[in-house]
Amino acid sequence: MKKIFSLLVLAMMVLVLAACGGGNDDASEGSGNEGGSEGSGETKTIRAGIGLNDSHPQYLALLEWKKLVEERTDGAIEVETYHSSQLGDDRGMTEALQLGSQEVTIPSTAPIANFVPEYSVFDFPFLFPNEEVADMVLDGEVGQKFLDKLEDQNLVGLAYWENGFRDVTNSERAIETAADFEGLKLRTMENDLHLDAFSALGANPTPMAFGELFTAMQQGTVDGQENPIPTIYLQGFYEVQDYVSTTHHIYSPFVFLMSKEFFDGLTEEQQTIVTEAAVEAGALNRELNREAVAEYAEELKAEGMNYNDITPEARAEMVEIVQPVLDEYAEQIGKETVQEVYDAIAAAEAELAE
Ligand code: TK8
Repeated sequence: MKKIFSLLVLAMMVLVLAACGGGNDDASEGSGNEGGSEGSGETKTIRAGIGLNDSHPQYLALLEWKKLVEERTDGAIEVETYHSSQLGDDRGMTEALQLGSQEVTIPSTAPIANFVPEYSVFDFPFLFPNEEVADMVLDGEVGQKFLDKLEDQNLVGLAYWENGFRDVTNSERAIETAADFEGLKLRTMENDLHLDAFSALGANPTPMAFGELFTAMQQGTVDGQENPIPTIYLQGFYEVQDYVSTTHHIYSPFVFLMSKEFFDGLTEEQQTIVTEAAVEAGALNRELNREAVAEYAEELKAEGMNYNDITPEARAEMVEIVQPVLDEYAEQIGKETVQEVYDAIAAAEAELAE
């Protein structure tokens, strides 16, 4: 009898322990915030994709971010990096973050305007006078306000990186004045303001994913495109383009985006790590990008491209021609929002002039 009683007690203990064990599993299936290295212990994987190739400062900085995050989380987070549009184009990868099928991408602000229209202000031609002012505004209060606008789109903006000042290349003619844009089949990023601004200048703009651009220029589907010098050189555009004109018409920021669902599933410590690493790697991206411009400009000339600067008078004429487009977008975006950016630029310029 005693033996049967002991067996019953043992069986009861096993059942109680099993029930407790199931409760822990349910807890780990909770909101996901308990996850991470202190939580259930499983490794979290980040799929980070960009459109530029693996020689570009953006990718080199992404590798730095990967190193910092994996080291500082003791491997609780692993980062897989993908370049050259392997995971899709900027718009598609941003949508993948919203859907949770990808965790990180770093697009230009232009395609982000399809998700948060106010971002078009960063693509106002001739908005930022130089990189120093751009850094101060983007890394300051106004820049943070724009990052906060991403949350409603299930996106988290961790930091601003640098694409850079955009210049025009084409296979037809040097762009000396606005009149030279006449009839030029110009690829633009998928952003209505870019389309409207280049139409106002007399070009024939076509929105196109970055991954399709080289072939389009090679086949003559488009005559030209506009991107910063490092991209023009490192993506080999000199192989299919004859002219590069330093219009510097837009300073293009990148935004380091993370899926909000994934970010919210990290521990607070991990959220701090991925954010601080994005800022640190962003500083490297800016440094490498700026160091490269002068050297790559010379390389483009050595590869046989016709290279011309734009005179201040020609730039002033372009500003005047696109101004009505900017006025229209200021109405759409909100005049107060646009003015806040212009005020921050003026304040940064005043501070630098002291
Ligand atoms: C690369 C793009 C590129 C951008 C463009 O994914 O599309 O022309 O300037 O850098 O983000």
